[in-house]
Order: sequence, then C-alpha cells, then structure tokens
Amino acid sequence: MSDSSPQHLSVQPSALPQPGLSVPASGPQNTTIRREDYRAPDWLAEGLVLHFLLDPKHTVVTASCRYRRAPSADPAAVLRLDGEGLKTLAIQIDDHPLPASAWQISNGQLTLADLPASFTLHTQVVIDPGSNLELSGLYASGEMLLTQCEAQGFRRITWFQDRPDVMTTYRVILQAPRERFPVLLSNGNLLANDAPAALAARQALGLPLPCPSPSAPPAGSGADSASASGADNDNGNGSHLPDSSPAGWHQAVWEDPFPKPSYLFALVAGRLAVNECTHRLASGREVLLQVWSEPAQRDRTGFALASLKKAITWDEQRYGLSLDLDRFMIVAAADFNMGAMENKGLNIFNAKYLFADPAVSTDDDFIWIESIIGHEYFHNWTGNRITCRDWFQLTLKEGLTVFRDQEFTADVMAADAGPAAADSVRTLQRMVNVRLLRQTQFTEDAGPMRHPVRPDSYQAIDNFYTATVYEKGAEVVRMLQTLLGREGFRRGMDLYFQRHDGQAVTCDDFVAAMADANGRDFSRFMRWYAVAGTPHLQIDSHYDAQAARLQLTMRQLLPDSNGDLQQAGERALHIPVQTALLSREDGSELASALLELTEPVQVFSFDNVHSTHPRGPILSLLRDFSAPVIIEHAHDDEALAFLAARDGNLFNRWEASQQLAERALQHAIEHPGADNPSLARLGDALASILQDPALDDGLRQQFLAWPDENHLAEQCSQIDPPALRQAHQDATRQLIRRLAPALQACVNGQHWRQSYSLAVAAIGRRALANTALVQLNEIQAEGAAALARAQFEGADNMTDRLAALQALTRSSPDDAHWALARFEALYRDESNVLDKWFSVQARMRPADGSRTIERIHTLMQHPAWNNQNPNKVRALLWSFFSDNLAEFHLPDGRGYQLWRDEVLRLDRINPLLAARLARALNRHDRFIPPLAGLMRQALEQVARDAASPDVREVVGKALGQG
Ligand code: HT7
Ligand code: ZN
Repeated sequence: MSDSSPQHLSVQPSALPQPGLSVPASGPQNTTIRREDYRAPDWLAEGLVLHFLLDPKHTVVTASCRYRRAPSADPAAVLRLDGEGLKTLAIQIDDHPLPASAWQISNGQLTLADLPASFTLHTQVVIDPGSNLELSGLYASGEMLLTQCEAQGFRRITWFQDRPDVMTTYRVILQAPRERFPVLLSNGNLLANDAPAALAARQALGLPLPCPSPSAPPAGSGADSASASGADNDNGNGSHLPDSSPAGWHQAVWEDPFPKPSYLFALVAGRLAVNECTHRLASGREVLLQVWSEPAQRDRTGFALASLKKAITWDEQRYGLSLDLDRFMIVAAADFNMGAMENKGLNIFNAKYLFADPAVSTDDDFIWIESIIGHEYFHNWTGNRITCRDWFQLTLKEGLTVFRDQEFTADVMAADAGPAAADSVRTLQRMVNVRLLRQTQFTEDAGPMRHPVRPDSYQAIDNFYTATVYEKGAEVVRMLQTLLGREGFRRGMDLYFQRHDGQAVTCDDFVAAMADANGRDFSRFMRWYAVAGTPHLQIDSHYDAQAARLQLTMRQLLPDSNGDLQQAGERALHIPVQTALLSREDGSELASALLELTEPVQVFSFDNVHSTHPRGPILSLLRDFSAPVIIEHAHDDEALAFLAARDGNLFNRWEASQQLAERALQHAIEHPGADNPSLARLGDALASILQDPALDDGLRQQFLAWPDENHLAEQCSQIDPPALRQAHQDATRQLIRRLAPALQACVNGQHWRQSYSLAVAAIGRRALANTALVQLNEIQAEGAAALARAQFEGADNMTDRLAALQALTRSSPDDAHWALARFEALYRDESNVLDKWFSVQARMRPADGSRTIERIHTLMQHPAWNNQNPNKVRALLWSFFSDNLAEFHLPDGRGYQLWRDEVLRLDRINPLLAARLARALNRHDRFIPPLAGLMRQALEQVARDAASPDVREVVGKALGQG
C-alpha cells in the first residue's frame, strides 16, 4: 500500500462521540446520551460490500462503501465511523490508500475530514471472534461463527456509521474452509457465484483480499463431511469461485436488495443441518423457508418451521404484509444474549426458543416459540422495512411488534380452539399478557430504572431492552387499536407503510399515521411516550336513584420525577377506559361505554340506569385492561366476589378475583395469624369458580395463580423476606386446604395417561391439573406425593414431568431429592432441559434446614454449568436472585456476596448479561434495615469496581446517582 494520500483527505481524531449515537466501549466516566441531541447523519451510505475471510481467531473483514454528503450537510462535514476492538490493516479512499501514520482513532471513532461530496471508502480490519465473550459482533458459539449486531455490534465487525438511520443495501462475500464451515449464510438472497452481481461484488472491494491458505484448513475441523450433515446443498451455499477459493475453501455471495441499518446485518458459518420447505405466498410467489441447526437437533425444528408458515399467512391476512425476499432463514444458537434477533431474512434464535419436542419442551415453551417466531418475522415490516430513526425510538419497532405477536398468538389459538371457545382463549391470552406486564413492567416502573416507553437518555442502550419498551410499548399500541377499532387501526397501519416504507422514523410518525388515517387528534395520546411510572386513575361514583343517573368522576394521577403521584395537570393523558354498569341483582349489563379520558379530571354521566339498590349498579372498570394504569376504586370484598362470579367480561372476573386475593394475602402479611375475612370470601369464590361450567380448564387455572411473593413485596412498605414468606405460605396453604376437594378432582383423572396433544383444550387441561398437583403437594395432602411420583415416572411429555418435579420439590425433602436426582439422570445430555432443573432448584425453599445458596454453590460446580452461557446464568443465578426472596436475602449477606462476585465477573466478559443480574438489588431501599444496609454495601462495591457502562448505569441508578 502506498503512502500517497491526497491533500484533501486527512484523518482527524474525534474529540467527542457524536451526540445521540455512540457510546464509548467502557471507561470510568459515565456518558449520558440524550434524545434531544439527535442530529441527522451528514453522510449517506450507498451500497456496502463486505468480504469475510472467516477464521475463529483471525477473521479479516474487507469493506467498501460508497458515501455521499447529505444535501443538508455542511460541505466541511467530517465523516465519523464507529469501531470497537478492530485491528485496522488498511484504509483507502477511492484509490488513495491512507498511510497508517494518518489513522487517528479516538473514543471508538475514526474521523475522516476534507472529503469530496461522494467517494468510496475501503477498509480492512482483523477481528478475533473466538475471544468475543460479549456475544456482540462476530462471535463463536460452539463450532459455529455468528453475529449479533443490535444494538451496536456492527462496529465490532467493521468501521461504519453504526446508527439505525444510516440505511443501505449489502452485498456479502463469505469465504471459509469448507470442511469446518460448510454452510455460509447472510442476509437476503443467495447469488450464484458466477452471477454478474457476485463478480462485481468482489471487484468492488478495491483492496487486495487476503489469501486463504490452500493447504491447511484451520485446526479443529472435524471429520464429519458437510454432506453427512445434510448441510452442503445448493440452498445454503455458494460453490467455488475458481479464482479465489483454493482447495478446501469455498465461498457464498449474498445480496440484500432492501436498504437496512447495520444492526440488521448477520452472518452464520458452521456445520449445520437444514429443515426446509417451499411456501406459496398469497401473491402466488413461492419462497424457500429454512431452519438451520446443529444436525442433532434438526428433528426438533419442525414446529418452528410450521410456526413460521403460520406467521407469514397471518401477516398477509391481518395486515396485507408479505415476505419480500426469495427465502427466509432461521438459525439456532446455543450462546445468545436475548431470545432472538430479526436480522433481515436471517433470524438468529436462542436455541432455547427454537427447538420444540414434547419430550423436552413444555406447553409454555411451545407457546413462546410460536410467539417469538412470529415476533421476529413480523419485524420484517415493523422494524426492518420501517426502522427507528435512533435508539430512543426503540418502542416504535418493539412495542408494535410485541402487540402484533400477542395478536398473532391470540388469533392462532382462537382458531385452534374453534368458534365456541375462541373468546375464552383470547381472554386467557390477555390475562397472560397482563400478568407479565404487571410482574415485569409495573415493577420496573416502581424502581430506579423507571423510564418512559421512549426514554429521554441512556448510558448503555442495551439496558433499555426493557419491559417498559416492549410490554408497556405494546399496551400503548393496543390502546390505539382500542380507540380506533380494528379497522381504524388497520387504516393507520396502511398509511404508516405507505408513508414510511424504507425509512428510519420516530414514534411521532407512527402516531401521526394513526391519527391522520382516522381524522383523530392524538396530541394528548402522544404523552404516553413521555410518562415514566404507572399512572393511577382514581374513580368515584355517585348514583342518583331518582334521576336514574350514575356519575363517574375520574382523576388522573401521574408519577413525578421521584415516582411520587401528582395531579396530572398539563400532563394529562388520553386514556381509554372500557366501562360497564352491572345490575347488583344478577350481574346483567345495564350500560357500557368506551370512555375517553383526556382531562386531568373528568365526569362521565350514564343516564337511564335503573337500580333498586341505593348504591346503584356495580362498576366493571377497565375491561380487558383497556389501559396500562392502576385503578383506585373502593370495591368492597363483597363487590369483588360478585364481580369474580358474575361479570360478563371474563377478564374482569379474573381481575376481581386477583384483587380479592391480593387483599387477602396482604391482610395475612400485615396481620399474621389474625382472622382473614377476605381470604374466606376468596376461598368461597374460587370454590364455585372451579365448578363453573362457563369456564374452561385453562381459564380456571388462571384463577388459581395468585399474586406471588414478589408482587406482594411491591405493596409492602418494608420488605421482611422471611416474614413475607411465612405469611404468604400460611395464607396460600389455608386457601389450598379450603379448595382441596376441587383440586383433588382435577388430579384424580390422571390426565397424563391420555395421549398427548398440543390442542388448546389439552394445554388447558394440563395447566389446571398440574397447578392442582403442585398445590396439593404444597400442603402435603394425602396421596399427593404418590400421584406426583406416578406422574413423574409415567408422563411422556415435559409439561407433566416438570410439573411433577415442581410438585415433589414442594413435598418432603426425600421426594424432592428423589425427583431431582431422577430428572438429572434422565436429561444429563439435554442442555436446555437441565436449565429447567437449575431453575427449579434456584427457586427451592428447603425444608431440611439447609439453605438454597449452598445448593447454588454446589450447582456451580456441576458439569453442565457454564458460567459464560447466558441461558445457564439466567436459569440458575437470575432465578435465584429474582425469584427466591427469603433464600437470597439472607441476613448474613451470603446472597449479596454471590451477587456481587457474579456481577463483577460478568461485567468483564458480558456487560449486557451482568447488567441484567445487577438489577436484582434495585429495590434495596424497600427492605428492612439490616438487609438494606448490606445490599447498599454490595451495590457500592460493584459501583466502585465495575468497568462497563451497562453495569455502572444500573447500580448508579439503584444508588440514586442518576
Ligand atoms: N430486536 C432484538 C433485540 C436483541 C438484542 C438487543 C441487544 C443485544 C442483543 C440482542 N439480541 C436481540 C430482539 C427482538 O426484540 O426481536
Ligand atoms: Zn423485537
């Protein structure tokens, strides 16, 4: 390379990261990125060509990209490229190489100045995927190489403007030793190697490409031939380019014709097997669908493939959106930081959410897999074709896509259940979604990581893949559908695609399309994107019997910056409140309306409402959870029991029973051992619900899932874990004893002897019977352990076997020991199943005087434990930290020591995962004093020693340091 850089090209160090766009890799200073600092890019990328010479230790990435100065940019605008951990070999502008002495890289950015209005930049770097434990960028998982680029992993692969509003087409050449990496995948369509576009791609690179060694395929290439794995077929690979692939090497050339941001780039290389089929789209076009996995798991990919077909058809029918590529691929990875990733045409999945087989997967696993397959596929339009302008807009794609996947699951299940059961199946799904929202998002809203669905600032964007952005974001979208109706919502979606296809946009653009397509004013609705914390609605009713009028006064309370509730005032939201008035005699519906609350305080009148009761009709509020708020309304126990039995809205029946249960359990915690009238009333209500022929098994099970310890802890002014556990346990056992005959009837049928089916009704039957089995073992009911042992041994599916294991861990120590040992022996070679075994133990409450933390330490020596694998860490450590209050929060601080050590260990290798674990001490100030003090100490140690912005942000906020 010559040293002849022209005068007008110089390289400048960048003083600061560009606002709103990049975060330094790590460092002691916390840098805050603010939404208000967003600036459009000065340079547009117009066609990126990438060449990878793949090797686990030494991958050479050569990139060429055409850049054009944006019309709005200053002619002197510099080009800043992001890069992290790249060893730069060459930089060349058009055909002028830059001397190495001229490269000045600072704060993770390479800045090029004095540039012509358009030019081609060529770069060449070396990366080391084998040492990448962060699982961001290009990394190794087992024998496979793969990428994860969202949110900022692409900069760990090559120099680029790694921000979502820089979109371009990609051509990718993957070159690798054939034996070790017979399958080479990237986004888009596979080009024949001799196609003009493939040849042009190679030529465009402009730099001398590294030469693979013909003689020595890298160490570790196994004996399995590609064809033995069934992998080396025309559908996954290119063939040799004679000029560039010496013996033993091959290459594939991929083209993605749709401009995309860098976070959607992906490649996969490995010895993989495929399960594939062709699929005819509604348009008549035929596409190829593929699921790639390690060969041993290929037989478990059929469900995923079938789910993908369902998702494609659903999006065509419900939104008129179709697959735009010739093929759609999904790949399973054992090491993955999240659930899955929607890379254009090449989704990558955490193996836990892909492989499905009744023998190793529970019903919940099946449901999750279908929903995540749907979610990632739906991103193709909501996220990929229309993407986010900046990362603050994350909910634009995530909230909308979660909403879409929730609707998909509900529609698919309703179709499976048939017309008679469809409504109840939809309601059940709504219960599941709302329960998750309350468990995760309401808790987040009440803690130091509280943020609006569209955050105003962050230190590490990976910390903002949160329940708020996803689950509350989905509720915000759902409210739009509630306000507009399904057809109005569809009109809004159509306009959104018509206006913004191919663009990177904001949440304002989305809501504007909804408003404009329907002639609505959503300016107050937009405030949902800015509010942090859960809004409360105080609702008072006044009934005038003579006038036959009921008046409802609704007052909005919103959290201030400290999380304290205040009158909404200027910040008042637009809240849809689905309301009905029910007769106190028989529960019949006297009136119903979708009330649109837009003022801080608003009065709604219902006329012609006749009631013989002096208090008038009973209120059924926020039906189907029409808005993500907390209702404050003084229903007494009697009213709640009435609603639980009679409300015509199934969701609100369940909601009333949950409120009664919460009240009963809270009473037990506040007045241990005292009379508990709410509990008695709840017991009676549940006893008749369990007999109610109007409810199917799945719904009945939902009524038996009472608020857990974590939920109740949120309501306590001070959390005393052992006292909370004792009170919760006493009260639930009392309830179980009251319900024992009905529960017994649920298990007596030994449902697991029937042949296994994945029909919705069968899933409901298993859910109910298994909940009953666990509950009966919780009170050590006579014969319950024997039933559980028989089920454990006889069940042919994981749902029933795992439930039996859970039941036995609630029974005697002997039963627990037997079942755990047996489970381990049965599944010692099944990594994903052993994760369930780790989780069950992390949540155990030992009855033999030992402590769960001792078990955790022992399990961390188990051969299946892998302290770098996110699934393992989540299964064992996160389950223990987040879901075992009394055993984690020991007064001797042993739990917190483990937390500190593990957070700091992971901080060095996988900050995203470390920061997730770090959240376990977020609520330290709510605990009784000795625990709160110990937690604070542990937090301070982590704040002092952590290196990553991810962990520093979480512990800093927990310590009240902003
Ligand atoms: N959009 C995907 C997010 C994701 C991710 C984010 C940061 C680090 C790793 C990650 N893996 C996947 C997943 C989704 O919501 O579809
Ligand atoms: Zn998503």
